[in-house]
Amino acid sequence: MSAPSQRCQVAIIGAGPAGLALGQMLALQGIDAVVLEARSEEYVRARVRAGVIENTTVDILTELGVADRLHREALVHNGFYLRFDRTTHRLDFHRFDGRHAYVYGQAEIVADLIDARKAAGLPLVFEAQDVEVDGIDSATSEITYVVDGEPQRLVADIVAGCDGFHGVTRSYLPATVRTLERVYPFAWLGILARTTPVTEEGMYCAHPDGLSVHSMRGTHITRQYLQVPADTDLADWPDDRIWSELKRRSASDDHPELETGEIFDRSLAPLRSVVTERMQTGSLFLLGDAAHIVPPTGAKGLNLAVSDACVLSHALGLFYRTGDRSGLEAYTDTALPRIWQAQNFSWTLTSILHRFTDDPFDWELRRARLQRWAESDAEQHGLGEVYLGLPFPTPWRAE
Ligand code: RFL
Ligand code: PHB
Repeated sequence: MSAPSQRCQVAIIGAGPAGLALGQMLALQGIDAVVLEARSEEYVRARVRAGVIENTTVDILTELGVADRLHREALVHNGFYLRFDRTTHRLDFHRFDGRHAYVYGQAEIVADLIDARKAAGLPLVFEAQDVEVDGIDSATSEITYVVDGEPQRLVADIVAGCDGFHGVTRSYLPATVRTLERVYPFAWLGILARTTPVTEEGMYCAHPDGLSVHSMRGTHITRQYLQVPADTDLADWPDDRIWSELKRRSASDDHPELETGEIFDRSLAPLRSVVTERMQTGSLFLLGDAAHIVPPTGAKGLNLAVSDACVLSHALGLFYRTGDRSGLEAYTDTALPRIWQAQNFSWTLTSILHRFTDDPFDWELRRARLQRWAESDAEQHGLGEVYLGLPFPTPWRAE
């Protein structure tokens, strides 16, 4: 017997920020989509990742009707703190154009989008295994997958690859499409702890021995990161070692010492910068981490996933309303300039804040730049424009 078959306009592979945001944008434009997610709902809702969201992204989530809880619960920040040479500097970006950064966990954004999708009765399939796509160069594509051991089949006009860096859809790009990449020799060891943040907004500490980041999730939980070598084994980092390194790198003459407490989540994230030079082929379009990765320094990844969703949603709105394919054809060229701005920003912050070598010359060069960031309004204005969010390339809705 053949697998049960379903038809939709857009098949969305992956229920992370890119896939769920796209699903919501399409629903509000009357375009029907099915979202297929490999993991369980519990896993997706609990996955700890991003936390700092651009004003630009919050504006979009608000327009999409999924930001009520965000506006009640998010911390609203004006910028971040920078600490080096035991001295703390406040970089206030809000003063330039009245915008903010929001601290609200990625898992919360994902939960809000899932709740909206479920409330509207829209299809979202968890634990969809062995997703395969066929026919992206013909009029319709066929997506096969397995749920509870049962084979399933979905036929769609368009496939949105929103399945992250380790997903399957990237593999359907022709071999001739180049992937531009930079791999860094270090990773971030991230923790969640029950402690009070040392500063009221997030802080990057540039220490000659390496970066530490002191962020938060609300007023009693901290999210902190340490630069560690790329081949680090978490087993070598018991709590005491993590706290003593976080304290050492963040030591200052102007604030109390970092508070320590229970660590209830820890993970390692390798750092890399990746961009596929073409984010589409036939009827397959890649979004978010499936198409590009930024190192977490500067907090751009989730925001890029949402801006890609805007570009594709706009193009699909135009296509389904008028038959005009121009937005779809221009998808990569429309999305890429903003992606490269974010790459440049993340790379700059990564280069200045991390230790790459033990050459004192390198440290002095980085320190000179840190001093400019701390002292110059012009430098802060430039940083703030990107940190709070460059304009999205298109609106999400095609008018
Ligand atoms: P995701 O979130 O990886 O979602 C992909 C989804 O696809 C599913 N999937 C599949 N589904 C079906 N079939 C398959 N074959 C599949 N393979 C995978 C996965 O289970 C998953 O549900 O990608 P998306 O949607 O593109 O979103 C990207 C963001 O998650 C990512 O860019 C951010 O987390 C990056 N990031 C940050 N971004 C910010 O904007 N602000 C931050 O503060 C910030 N902090 C961070 C970060 C990333 C970090 N790590 C872990 C690298 C901090 C860290 C430590
Ligand atoms: C976070 O709060 O998780 C966070 C903060 C700053 C970054 C990345 C992530 O650069």
